[in-house]
Amino acid sequence: MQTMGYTIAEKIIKSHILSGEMIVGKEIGLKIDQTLTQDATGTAVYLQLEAMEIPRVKTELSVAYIDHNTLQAGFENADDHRYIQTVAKKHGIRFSRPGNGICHQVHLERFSTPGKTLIGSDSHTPTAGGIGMLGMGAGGLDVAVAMGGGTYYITMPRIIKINLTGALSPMVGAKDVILEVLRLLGVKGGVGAIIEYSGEGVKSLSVPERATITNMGAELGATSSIFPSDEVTRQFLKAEGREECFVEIKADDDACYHEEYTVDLSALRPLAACPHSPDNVKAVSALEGMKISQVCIGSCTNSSLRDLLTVAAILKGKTVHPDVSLSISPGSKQVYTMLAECGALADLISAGARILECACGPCIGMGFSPKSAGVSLRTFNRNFLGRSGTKDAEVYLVSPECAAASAIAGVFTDPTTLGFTPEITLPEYFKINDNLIDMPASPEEAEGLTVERGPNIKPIPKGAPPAENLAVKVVLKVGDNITTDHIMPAGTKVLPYRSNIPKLSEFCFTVCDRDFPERAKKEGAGVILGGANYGQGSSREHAAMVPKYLGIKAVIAKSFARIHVANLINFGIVPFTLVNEGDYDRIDEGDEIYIEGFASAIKEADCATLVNKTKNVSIPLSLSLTDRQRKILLSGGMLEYTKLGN
Ligand code: MIC
Ligand code: SF4
Repeated sequence: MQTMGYTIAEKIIKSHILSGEMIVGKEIGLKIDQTLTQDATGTAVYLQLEAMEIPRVKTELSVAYIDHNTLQAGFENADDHRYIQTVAKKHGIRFSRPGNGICHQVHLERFSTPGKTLIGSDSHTPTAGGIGMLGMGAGGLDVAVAMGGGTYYITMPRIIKINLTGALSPMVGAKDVILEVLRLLGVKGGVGAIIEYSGEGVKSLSVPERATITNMGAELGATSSIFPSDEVTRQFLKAEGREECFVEIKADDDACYHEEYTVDLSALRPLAACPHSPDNVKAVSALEGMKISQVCIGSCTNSSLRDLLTVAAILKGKTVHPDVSLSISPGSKQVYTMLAECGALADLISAGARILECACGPCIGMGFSPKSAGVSLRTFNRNFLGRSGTKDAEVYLVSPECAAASAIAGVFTDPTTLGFTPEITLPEYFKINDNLIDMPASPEEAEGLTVERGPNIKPIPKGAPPAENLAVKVVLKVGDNITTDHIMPAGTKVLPYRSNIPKLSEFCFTVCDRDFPERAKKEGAGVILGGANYGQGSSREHAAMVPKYLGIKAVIAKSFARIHVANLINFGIVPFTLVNEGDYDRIDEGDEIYIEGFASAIKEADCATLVNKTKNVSIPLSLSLTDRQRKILLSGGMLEYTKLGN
């Protein structure tokens, strides 16, 4: 029994815990109040919801957003939208129509509630932590289970406290705060942890600024990030016409943290994450003068009204440099409308910004790929190699202030050197109009409704229980920090096939190895060898579903990212960890391996021995699974496990 006080996250966990104990590293089951999906992961979520025969969602609120696949260069994406719209109507889910905005921005404005739990089939669901809600990214299957009223399982995280002191200087933004935290902790620094913000500095940050910080906590590998719910939160909810949702939540004075850091907001200077990792952080002053060719402003990290009013104030009366192409995607219809009404939109347009619709757009490689070897400054959260759609592009992640200043200058520019500070006043009330959120049908009406399925929507491949022994080849060897963008790339050419696994499989791992899909298919079965933090980045379960379709039985790695390891298990792929990291060098692509008692190990052991027949060496592996995960793997995956009545 804990005798110390509780942190914010612990309080929310305590009030939602359904199984397990709040002991760091142990599995706990949580009640989930709200869920969200987006369209790139949503089709799979709803196909699985249907396969599990869940007639009606049991959550307090579930919302299906359309924001990722909005480039309709063929029928596929439009068909997916229609499928999600009709399935949502029938199963009790609200539907946010294309044009309404990016899931995390809209959810923050219209639905996020302090003290509640939210899971979303998107890794940036912790954006809701900006309002004091416990938001977590999850695999689609876990979201489908939660919609059906099922428990969501996580490993009880350790809590990291970031104490904020002082206040931001003019032209230094919330983005610089999270870039500083990334510089401090790195892309693995938040693994197994929830990041909690506290201290005097919190008060000086608005909810959307807090949400920029919690959003990009995903890049730390953290389970979630959260701010207290305070007077600033109340004001934001009031401006959204939702003051009744407010509850105050703060950590107890004697709450205990596992790690603590201090960030002095007053000392922060503009920062940039350099290619090709969000933690490759440098001071903008060190990059000043570098020629740039593109600037993209938007994404779920930096597309709030405050961000875009700041950009408009910097661009007002100026012209975007002739060598630069500037895109701006407002985060939501609410933001877009208010920009239009106050005239700021005209300032953006006159300066030469190319206004894109309220959606993820360039962030997920949906258009606006940079020129060959182009330098692109983006206010987004990820700069993984190739994600922009141009393999040799150099993508830097920066604040809206830096992005706007650089767009005018044509070179990397420290916004604090402009010698001018925009005066931003946010309106007391935001423009509220939920006309693009369709309500679900009543249970009675729902019975008569049919779900529309276009020809590109194929069933989810089925899994089979594992064989007793495993004798296969290593079909791929990759290094550290492999992202889900390497495993299952996105972008205009690939995203339309998120609901067509056979077609999608043609793109699997092609960023690393063009021949992988062919080779894996030819082998029929195999394993992948990975380095540390395998599967970091997005929540896309396609990064597990597709390898499974290509016959991958196990991934052996130095360590795994949280959401991805859950997805591997959900799709019946066994995640083995190398006991000695050095053994990574004793396994090569093409080696024949043998694991005796593969199925028995899944059933009851926490270790196994891999015999590398090609090199004639034995390598110890560890297997860290809960009983529930063992049962899922033995059933061939979560869908099969659930169908067996679990
Ligand atoms: C991303 O930012 O990588 C995405 C696209 O939003 C993903 C989800 C997906 O792959 O559909 C995420 O972050 O989970
Ligand atoms: Fe969309 Fe980009 Fe945010 Fe992912 S990170 S949800 S692609 S805006």
